Amino acid sequence: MSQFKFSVGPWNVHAGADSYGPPTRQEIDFDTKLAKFAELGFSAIQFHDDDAVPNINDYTEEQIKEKARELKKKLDKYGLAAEFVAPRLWMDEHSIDGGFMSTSAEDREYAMWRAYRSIDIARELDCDMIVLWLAREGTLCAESKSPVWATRQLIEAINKMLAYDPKIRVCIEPKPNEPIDRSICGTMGHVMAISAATIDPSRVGGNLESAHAILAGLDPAHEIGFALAMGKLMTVHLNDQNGIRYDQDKTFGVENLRAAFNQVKVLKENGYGSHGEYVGLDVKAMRTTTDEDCYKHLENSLKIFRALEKKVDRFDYDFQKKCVETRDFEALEMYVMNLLMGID
Ligand code: 3MF
Ligand code: MG
Repeated sequence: MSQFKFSVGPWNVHAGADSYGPPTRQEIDFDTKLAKFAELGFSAIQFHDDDAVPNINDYTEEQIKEKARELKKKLDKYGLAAEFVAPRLWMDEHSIDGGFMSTSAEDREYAMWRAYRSIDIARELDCDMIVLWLAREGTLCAESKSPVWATRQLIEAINKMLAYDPKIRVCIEPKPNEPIDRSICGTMGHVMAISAATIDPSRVGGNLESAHAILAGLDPAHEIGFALAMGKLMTVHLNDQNGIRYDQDKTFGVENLRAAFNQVKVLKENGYGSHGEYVGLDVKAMRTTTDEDCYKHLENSLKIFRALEKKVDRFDYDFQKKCVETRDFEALEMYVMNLLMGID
């Protein structure tokens, strides 16, 4: 039995469209996804603001809260919690050149409107976390925006969110690029620096996504460890990624099993989850996957995570200690390989 609770977002089951081609599978309605997520063993759902309240621009603030209350009843029916709400700033015509650091003052105001509405929705869903994946916060043309100004805009936007609700926590999901060329907050180190510069660092932390760390040329387990050391790992987006290329959101562990093992290991060793944190997945089915198999990547990620938990349980810390004392890292490395390959 896993010691962890798992979470997932409705976007993790999608119809297979990519930048180069149309959908390959049927759309699945939201209620069907919720029922299936509960059946697969997930405890919480991650939301974009407009997953929670579709067509959010068409409603008043009161109507948005009312819609969120209806959603809460639905979640209760399935015994699911809401883990976070994330303003989906990258889809709207007001965020073509970014949200909080858009060059248009009107568009920056719109971004704050979405951030405040996300907080309102979170409150109704009984959750206290806003995730900021800063998709378009950066530059497409390096000279179009000052990185100094843009960084300060981000800090100011977060300060406004912290002031709007004294309980809300802001969790940045760093990513170095895509869809932007150069992002402003690309790694966990950036997140920690931004956190320290806000009016309440205790309420600003990070969401480490394995693929995003790899895109930055970093090791996901070390990024997780860094945020844990700062007491600021609020959630994780586990998945996998084949090197520095387009964002793949592969099933957890399929590309680099040892790196996946080390992510599970660092989470387990440091009691991640003991303050209610979830192990979140952010995985995508392949375009070739059939309708029947459209949840397989989630099932497989859970299976691989749980299998790796068992490997962590079997990890021989005495042997590790001995290897460290004698600096026999060759032996330690082979021990890890044997553990992962199932060779005793
Ligand atoms: C993009 C992502 C996003 C975010 C999600 C929640 C589509 O690389 O990882 O997933 O995780 O929008 O903020
Ligand atoms: Mg993600």
